[in-house]
Amino acid sequence: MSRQLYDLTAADGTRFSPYCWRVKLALAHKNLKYETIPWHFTDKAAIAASGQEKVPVLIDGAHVVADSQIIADYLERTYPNEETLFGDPPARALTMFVKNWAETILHPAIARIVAPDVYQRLAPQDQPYFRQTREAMFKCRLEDIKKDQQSAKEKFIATVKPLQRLLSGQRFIAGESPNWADHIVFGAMRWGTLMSAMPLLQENDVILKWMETVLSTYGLESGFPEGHQ
Ligand SMILES: N[C@@H](CCC(=O)N[C@@H](CS)C(=O)NCC(=O)O)C(=O)O
Repeated sequence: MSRQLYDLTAADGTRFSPYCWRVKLALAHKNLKYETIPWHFTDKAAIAASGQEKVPVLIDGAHVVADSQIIADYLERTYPNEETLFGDPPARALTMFVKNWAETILHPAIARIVAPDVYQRLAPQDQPYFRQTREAMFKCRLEDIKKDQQSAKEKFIATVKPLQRLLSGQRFIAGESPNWADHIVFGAMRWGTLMSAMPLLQENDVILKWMETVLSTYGLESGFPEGHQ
C-alpha cells in the first residue's frame, strides 16, 4: 500500500501514542486507507527520512510528513474533497485551543499516572531509553512517580471535569460529529486508558461512552483491520 504510518508500539503490540491515535482517526475521517508500521522509541533510523526523531510519521506516496498537526494540515490540503478535519476558520481557531489544552494540561496529567506503567510494557530495548528520558523530564525516578499515582489520578479527575460537563450536553467536542478536536482529546484518553494499570474512569463515565461513539462513527468499534488496538 502506498500510505503508511509509523505507529509507536508496546512489547505486546499495543499502539499507545496519543499523537499517532489522533492521526489514525484523521485518516479514518478522511476515508483514507493506510497500513501501520509498528515503531519502537529506539528505532530512530527507521524514520530518519522525516528529518526528526518522533512519531507519527506518515508516508503518503512520495511525501514523508512528520508531526501530528503538520500531518492533519497536509491531509486537509491534499484531500479537500473528503470531510473537513477542522470546519470553518472560527472552528479551526477554537480547535487550536483544544490542542494546546490537551498538550499542556491533559497530557502531563496522564503522563504522571501512566509513565511507570508504560515502562513495564515497553520492549526491553526501549526501557533504558524511556527511563533515562522520562526521569530527566520529571526530575525524579519512575518508582517515585509510581508512589504518587493515586494523587496523580485525583488531579487527572479534576482536569477532565470540563470535558465531562461538555460531553454531558453534546455528542462530540465539535458538536454533532467528531473532528480534529475530538481526535486530539481521544488520542490522549486512549493512551491513558490503554496503558494505566488502574482504571482511570468509572465504567459509566461519559468520556468512555464518547470514546466508543468516536470509534463507532468511523466503524472502528471492533478494532483496526490489522488487528492491533
Ligand atoms: N509534536 C509531535 C509530538 C510527537 C511525539 O512526542 N511523539 C512521541 C510518541 S507519543 C515520540 O515519538 N517520542 C519519541 C521519543 O520520546 O524519543 C506531534 O504532534 O506529532
